[in-house]
Amino acid sequence: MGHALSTFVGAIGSVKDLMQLMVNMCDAFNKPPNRDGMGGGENIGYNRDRLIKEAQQHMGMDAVNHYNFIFCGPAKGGKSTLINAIRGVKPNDAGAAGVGINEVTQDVHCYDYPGLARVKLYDAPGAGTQSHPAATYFTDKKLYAFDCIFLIYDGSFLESCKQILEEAHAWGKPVAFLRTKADRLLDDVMYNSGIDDEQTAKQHLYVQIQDAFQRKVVAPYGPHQLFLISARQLRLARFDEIAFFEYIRHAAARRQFT
Ligand SMILES: Nc1nc2c(ncn2[C@@H]2O[C@H](COP(=O)(O)OP(=O)(O)O)[C@@H](O)[C@H]2O)c(=O)[nH]1
Ligand SMILES: [Mg+2]
Repeated sequence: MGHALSTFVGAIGSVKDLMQLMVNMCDAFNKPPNRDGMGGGENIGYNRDRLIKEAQQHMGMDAVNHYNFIFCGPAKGGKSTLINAIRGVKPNDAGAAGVGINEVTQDVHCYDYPGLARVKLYDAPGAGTQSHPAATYFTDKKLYAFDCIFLIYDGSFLESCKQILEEAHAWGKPVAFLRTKADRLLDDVMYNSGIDDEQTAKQHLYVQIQDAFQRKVVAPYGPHQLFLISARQLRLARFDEIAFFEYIRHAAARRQFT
């Protein structure tokens, strides 16, 4: 599997470096998975083949040969911006996911990861809106077919997120939480608390975020990973960006060794 990505943090100078890093460290993704990505949820059972086919027809997804990750959660949470940043494209570049201050993404859309042909990143519309109601979001978006669900956690843990999490548990699907826009959160902490030192402000930020996350998610639903991420400053890896990449690698590796 190679070295930990964190060994290379110091070497990241640009988005291109970051992407190359992912390609180098995650070359395990160039091997086909040993089994399909439907997981071992008891709900799947004899429906497995039908569900795989449905996912394929519904969004052109290959749940057998690709490693598929979906980003979902509240509208304007930063899903599309993060996918663009991970792929090294700017919001206005050709092929970028549409982003904005209004609800932009209306369909589940698949994006390639340059250099890792089997890795697919899916952008989903905001959950719990009029067009994408919370109650049917999990099945509407075929979330059961993904290797891992990245759920945007905006601090409030909305009803729509609870429903996604509960269904994911029922299906035995891994969910990791992403607290996006970390750059802005850090600015807020510095402004609100009057702390000028970035490291100290960062500690305050982590304590505040983890505290709420423990109460809202971990206490009622059990341990889950939460990654603090700035899509705008992804290459600086100031927060949990590298740990997040490690998580992606491990999430996919589960299909190769189990
Ligand atoms: N400061 C900052 N703004 C962000 C970040 N990620 C997203 N945004 C902004 O948040 C808004 C909504 O982002 P978008 O990706 O469209 O959200 P989506 O609806 O979840 O796909 C846009 O104006 C983005 O520029 C981030 O990491 N830092
Ligand atoms: Mg979007």
